[in-house]
Amino acid sequence: MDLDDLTSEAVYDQVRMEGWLRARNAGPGRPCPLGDVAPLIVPLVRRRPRRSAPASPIVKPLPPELFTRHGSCAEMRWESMLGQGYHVPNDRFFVRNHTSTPLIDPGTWRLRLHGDGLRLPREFTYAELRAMPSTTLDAAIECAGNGRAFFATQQNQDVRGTPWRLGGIGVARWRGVRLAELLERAGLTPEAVDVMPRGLDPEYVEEGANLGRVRRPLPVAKAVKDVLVAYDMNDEPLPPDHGFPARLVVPGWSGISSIKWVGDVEVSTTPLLSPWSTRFYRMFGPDFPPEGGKPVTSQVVKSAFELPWDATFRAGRRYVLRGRSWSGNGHIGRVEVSTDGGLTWRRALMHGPRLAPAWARWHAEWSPTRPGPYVLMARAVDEHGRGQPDVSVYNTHGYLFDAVVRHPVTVTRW
Ligand SMILES: Nc1nc2c(c(=O)[nH]1)N[C@H]1C(S)=C(S)[C@@H](COP(=O)(O)O)O[C@H]1N2
Ligand SMILES: [Mo]
Repeated sequence: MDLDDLTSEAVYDQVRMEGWLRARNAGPGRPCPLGDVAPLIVPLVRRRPRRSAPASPIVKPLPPELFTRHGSCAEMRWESMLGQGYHVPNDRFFVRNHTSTPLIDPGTWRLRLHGDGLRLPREFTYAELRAMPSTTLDAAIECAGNGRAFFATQQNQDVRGTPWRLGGIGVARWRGVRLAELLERAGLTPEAVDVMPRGLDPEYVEEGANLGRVRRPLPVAKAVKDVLVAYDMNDEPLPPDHGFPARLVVPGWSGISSIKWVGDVEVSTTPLLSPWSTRFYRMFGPDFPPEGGKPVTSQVVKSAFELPWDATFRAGRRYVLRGRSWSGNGHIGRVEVSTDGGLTWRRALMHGPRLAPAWARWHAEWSPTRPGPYVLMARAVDEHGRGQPDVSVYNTHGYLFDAVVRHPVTVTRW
């Protein structure tokens, strides 16, 4: 691990956490538990654009053939990707909301850049943003808890959080302005170290504690490298649920970094923290140090079939099994498929693009002969040789499930 490379989510978290622990231990008096971040919550939004709260936490229709509902979140059904292209259409892209989708008026919305790391703090209107030189980027956004349900079903372990199967990911074509360009226009100083984008959705309250607006720091190095302030998703203005009028897209980093409904970005010459970097998105549990454990690293390798759970097939027919694999650390190099619960494996054929911050599509033929229950499995290896183990490392929040998923299906007589 190159400890100077702050564009790596793992390195950045490690360095910031060490600073945080040092300051905490050196600080006067009472020890502050890792989760106690109340002193860090500073109200920063002075003027808010007009917005109204819709009745439901999610605005778009959630037909059961496209989504599984989990409270304020909606998981994409993988069978809805069968026959689709490289991108996930907006109507079936997963939604992860801490509270609810705000309806924001783009006429009064402003993106405010502020903080002591800027010489020319300023605001941008929606029209100004759209008039600036734009960039497109094909990238995945994936929740760090994607696959969490399998800690319970495959490993018999209790974890907290939304029980996603594998549908907490989507790839879209994002268009917007590079955050680097906005920071440049606001006079980014060489002393700036961190930036903290913040959403305009309602404040997040957990167990009675108000943690404030959803926000998570990024190092300047990553912010100027490849982060986009996106306003279009798959050639349409961002839908309300995905961050209209603008959101961040942070390639390769866990989904929480891609702040939706961004209203302001603080740029600081001192390290920034938020509950989303100290309390959440860290590995807690018996395998990790009690003071807070290892940070959640960039997304791990996963694979999914474009099939319903418990799909049925007919014996004696020829099928083409289709799926996709992805990694937070580079493009996919190889995919193997098993139709007998992992006893035998064969190579799947990859087709189409396999961009590093997105995914690879693949297919394999299958002609089941005997009726009965079967377990389908797919496992991928990325360009750096990182693959999928049989068992994922347990952590209480159920992050980074990377083990091979056992997908049950049934073969019936013809
Ligand atoms: N403002 C704001 N940004 C947010 C969130 C949120 O609740 N509020 N959820 C985050 C999480 S945890 C994920 S995984 C992604 C999900 O993006 P999507 O809903 O467009 O799929 O948005 C991130 N950005
Ligand atoms: Mo997430």
